[in-house]
Amino acid sequence: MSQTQAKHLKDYTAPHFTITHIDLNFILDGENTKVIATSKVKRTNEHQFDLVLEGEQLELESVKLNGKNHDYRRTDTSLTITTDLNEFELEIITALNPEANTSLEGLYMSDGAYCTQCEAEGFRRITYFLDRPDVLAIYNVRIEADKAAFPFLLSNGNQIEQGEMPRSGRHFVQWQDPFPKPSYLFALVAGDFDLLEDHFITQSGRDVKLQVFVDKGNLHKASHAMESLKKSMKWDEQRFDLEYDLDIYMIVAVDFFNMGAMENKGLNVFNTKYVLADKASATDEDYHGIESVVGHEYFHNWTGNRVTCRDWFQLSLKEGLTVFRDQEFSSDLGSRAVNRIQAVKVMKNQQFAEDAGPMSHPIRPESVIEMNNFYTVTVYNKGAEVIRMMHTILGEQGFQAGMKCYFERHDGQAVTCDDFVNAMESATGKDLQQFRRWYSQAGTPVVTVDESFDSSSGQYKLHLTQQVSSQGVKGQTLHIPFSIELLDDQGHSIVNQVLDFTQAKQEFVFDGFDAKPIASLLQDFSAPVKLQYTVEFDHLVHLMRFASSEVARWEASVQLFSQSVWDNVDHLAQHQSMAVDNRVLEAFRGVILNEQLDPALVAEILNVPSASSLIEQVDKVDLDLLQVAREFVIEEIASACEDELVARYRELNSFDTAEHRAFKNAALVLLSYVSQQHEGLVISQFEQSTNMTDTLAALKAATVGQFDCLTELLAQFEKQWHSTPLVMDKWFTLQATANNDDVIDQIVKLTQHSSFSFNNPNRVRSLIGSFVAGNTYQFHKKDGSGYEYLTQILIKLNKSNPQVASRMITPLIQFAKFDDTRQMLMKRSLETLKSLPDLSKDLFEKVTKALG
Ligand code: B3K
Ligand code: ZN
Repeated sequence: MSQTQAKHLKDYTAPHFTITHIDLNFILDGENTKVIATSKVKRTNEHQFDLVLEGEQLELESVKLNGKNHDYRRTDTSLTITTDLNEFELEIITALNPEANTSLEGLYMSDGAYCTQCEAEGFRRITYFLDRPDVLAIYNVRIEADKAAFPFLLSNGNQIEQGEMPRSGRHFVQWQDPFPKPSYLFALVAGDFDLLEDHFITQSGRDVKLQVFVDKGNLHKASHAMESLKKSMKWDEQRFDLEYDLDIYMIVAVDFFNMGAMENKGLNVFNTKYVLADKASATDEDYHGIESVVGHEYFHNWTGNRVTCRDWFQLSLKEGLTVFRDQEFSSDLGSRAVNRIQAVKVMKNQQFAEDAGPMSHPIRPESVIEMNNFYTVTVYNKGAEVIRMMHTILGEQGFQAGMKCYFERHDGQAVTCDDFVNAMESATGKDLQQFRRWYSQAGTPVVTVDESFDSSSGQYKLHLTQQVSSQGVKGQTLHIPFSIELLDDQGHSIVNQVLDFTQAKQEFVFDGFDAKPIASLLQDFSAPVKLQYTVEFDHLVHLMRFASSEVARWEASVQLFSQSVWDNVDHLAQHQSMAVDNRVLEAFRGVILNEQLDPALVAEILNVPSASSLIEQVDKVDLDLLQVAREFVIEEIASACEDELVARYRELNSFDTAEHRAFKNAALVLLSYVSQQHEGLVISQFEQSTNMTDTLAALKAATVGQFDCLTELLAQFEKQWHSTPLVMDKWFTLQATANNDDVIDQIVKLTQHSSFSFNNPNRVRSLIGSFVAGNTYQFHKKDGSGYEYLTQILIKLNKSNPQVASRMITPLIQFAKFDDTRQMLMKRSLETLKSLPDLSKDLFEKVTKALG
């Protein structure tokens, strides 16, 4: 069972050997691919330890030490070499079959091209190596392949040589990366592509060649990614004073990819979803996603590559920080409020759920079975919130001073989260001792709020209490930056500041009020905590109108909507009739009519909370009542505001910006709840649309309204787009998220569609992943059919692609809030998985944690 044993942060030891240089020679030849790896190995201490290299699923041909065959011991996962030498050259020849690699880790084929994915521990599927991030080596890579089929042979760094191999039709290219790097940043790509080229002059005047490689025929869809790359390079110079370091930066888009993209030094490999776009085929959201992922991978060049992680427990060192940087990039380039709202939604809807479930872990996990399971919303997004809190506490100037100190100290090193916080402290003199607890404590802290007002003295008091616990274990008191605004009854802002909330119970006193102020608390989600605070409708309506922060206005609308839903759930439970308070309807009408508001913000407000985000607000849920109550509240709002929605829809239809489209389409979807009457609007939007955002919104509205035209529109869409896989993904998602009782039959049928393939993660996620995570009512249907279907799929993916399987299991392990029947059915599915004879480490870790 060594495969499924956990590794612990507390057991970290520095490596006994290091590898300073590696020459890799790839003879790419389909199922008979060979890798000759020649490493310079050095002992790092005086002990006579054996050299233990990691390796998995490799065919080993030979091992030579200083040019001579050498004895070794092998297990399924390691190669051990005994020697008393302190320094030597090691040559290892392995044979690989990339064509049979469906896990998409290590070296594999994507639609006829070779490509690699090494993070976290994929390099060990290429050769035996010290596959850990604290071993930094200089890579020299030679790639050899058939020239006609693989005209481009790419690896990290700079190309130093190329040539033909006489008579064989083969050619080779030699690459050298001058920056020492851990093995997870190694990359190789070989294939035939269309190439978009450009260049960027850095702030110090160096000319960097930029290349984006895409599948043949897609060149016209590469320019947005290229523009995003140039913007990222400029922004990182301007905001962080960080300049690119190599002479070339390459992005390759591949169709088969487990995640979004990978920051390999100088050679990013991207999922096509985050590269390809044109107006006809990509939505505004796709455009935004591309800009942010291109930025994210580029920003890793400093935060991740130049300074990397000592061990994988420190993953948030690079991921939390880089997510923070990409969020800031998007916010500086677009709407800060809307970007913040999107980040807050990820936290509340996904991260809070993870932290309340069996996979709860601190942003710096302490024990791990399968590292790929820890590329989580906690490590990434809560990690980014922790960085953001430091930014709030230190201010932009202090934070940038800390970043400077971090790079001065650690450039070229593999370091820890503590090293990062130390740099922030040293540069600013601020004590972050208590703040550090955010790194080691799991769970979402709950902050309880009590207010009091003394009208004779005009004194307002805020009493805050924090409770921190995770899976029943009580945590230590945290340093919480708590941002508040106090408004008077006219909507004037009287106080706007960040409180340092550092004690278990703390009181904050404000003087000089004529009447009790109206508080906007935890503005802009200044800390990743849950608020326990009873607010009245009038208070929320006031905040929705007057809060200075647009995020706070949105937040008030979310609370107003949610409160109405929960009130109606109570009514239903008591067999009373449902109703929506007039003040709620008026507040929404006010937003729709307010021409001063950013249309993108209005869209966020009109895209009312999903069922799954409502579930996150409570400890126990009756899903059946929730569904009825939520639909009722939406219908009430939509019909009360019908005239205004139609009027604004018509007016907005003449603008051609993403913000206006967002508002217009949110209005259209709301109208589809009112009656069949608006089917005409939907059809004409579909027919006249010149962009994918509007087309898809029309289909979404037709789906939500269950309009008769839906079948015909879906057929037209399929006819037009059947040979564009990324667009077909949208078509799959639409159908898989429809709240129809026969949706599973429909999905099963769609798995037979010629555009679908179980081997392509994008297809699997768009059809099955979106059902599981986005069709709450049908996935959680009381007969257990959703759970059974997911289980069958997981059994299949467990073999072919455990990483994708493990990501999709999430809703099945988060069962605690559901009723006994559903919980029992969910656990039954987990038991089935647990009993599989060949259960992957990935699923094993989650299933066993969930079953306790
Ligand atoms: N670092 C990669 C993610 C690797 C995931 C490995 N299972 C992409 C990113 O965060 O930028
Ligand atoms: Zn990242």
